[in-house]
Amino acid sequence: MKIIHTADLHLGSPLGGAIPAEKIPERRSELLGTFIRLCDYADANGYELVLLAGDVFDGDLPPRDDKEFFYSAIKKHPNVKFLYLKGNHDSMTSYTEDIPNLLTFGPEWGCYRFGDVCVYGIELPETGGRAAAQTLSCNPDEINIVMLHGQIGGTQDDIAVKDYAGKGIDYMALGHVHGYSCGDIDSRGKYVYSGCLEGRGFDEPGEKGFVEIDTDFGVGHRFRPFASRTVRLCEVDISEAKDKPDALGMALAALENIPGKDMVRLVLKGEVGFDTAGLALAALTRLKNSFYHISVKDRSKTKPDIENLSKEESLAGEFVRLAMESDMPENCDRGRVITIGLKAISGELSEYRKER
Ligand SMILES: [Mn+2]
Repeated sequence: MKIIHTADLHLGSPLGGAIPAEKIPERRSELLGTFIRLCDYADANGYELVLLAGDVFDGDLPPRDDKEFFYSAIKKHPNVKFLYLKGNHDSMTSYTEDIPNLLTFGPEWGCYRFGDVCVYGIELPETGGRAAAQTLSCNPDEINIVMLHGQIGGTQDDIAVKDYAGKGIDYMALGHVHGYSCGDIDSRGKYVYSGCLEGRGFDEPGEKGFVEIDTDFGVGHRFRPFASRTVRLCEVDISEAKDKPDALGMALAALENIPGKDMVRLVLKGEVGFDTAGLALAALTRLKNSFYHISVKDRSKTKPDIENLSKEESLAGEFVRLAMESDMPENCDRGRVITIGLKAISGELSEYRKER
């Protein structure tokens, strides 16, 4: 049996602040459009189930149009069964209509059986959700899929993966974390976050899509990128640049292979020996028509001026003078010693080490 696992669609998301205001209506309709594409894909490719592991809607009371859109998409695909788990963003969502191919869960464990595949699910409370694991009981002779929405962790409010070990679970379909990731429950099962279908803002970068599961092949799964646009964070180290035009050239070259339909944030970093005033704006001006949306942040720093520092009456000045005059072994890079010392004095050493 072929199954799709998706979550965190956040239909009806206002997208405020994520992209320029004039692009919001279009982007909101793209979120809906991608869900329809997913339904069509499932139908056309023989996927019998679509697992919706929470946060289908962005708010407890989603706009009526978005709600109607969602339910009409389900009704238009009667060959596919949609298993719907509410998330923390749509916990109040109610629907008045019975849709035969929309199967839901509640605050107690529910189970739907499709041949030898059993899909379990429970809508976890805001607090104390960890206790739910104790009441789950699966038959280890069946193929067992468990749907949950929440954060993996160790507190009483989290989903503790070890609580589910040894229960005969083959696949845990999770929602809540907006990027794809997976890990082992035990020697038998995997837990998987599908991530969201579309990245909305720069806090949701990277490939987005859904997960395909095939229970006929050892319950194997594969992440399939499916978003209409990708949010990309591009950090460019301009430390080696001689001047502003050189830095600009490096930034433009780094973005060369990014598709124009994507949303891009360019972050300039590193240490330079020239004033970068106006560099971010120059980059933005050059790139603004190259992508669906581009934002530029200049987080580069000015390289310390050793010559001037060595004349300063300060701890840094004293250190530089000492480092310049000291005998150092031949294989020792004096410039590097000075850089590391100055980082230590300014309290930036651990950050510097992380970056190298
Ligand atoms: Mn979510």
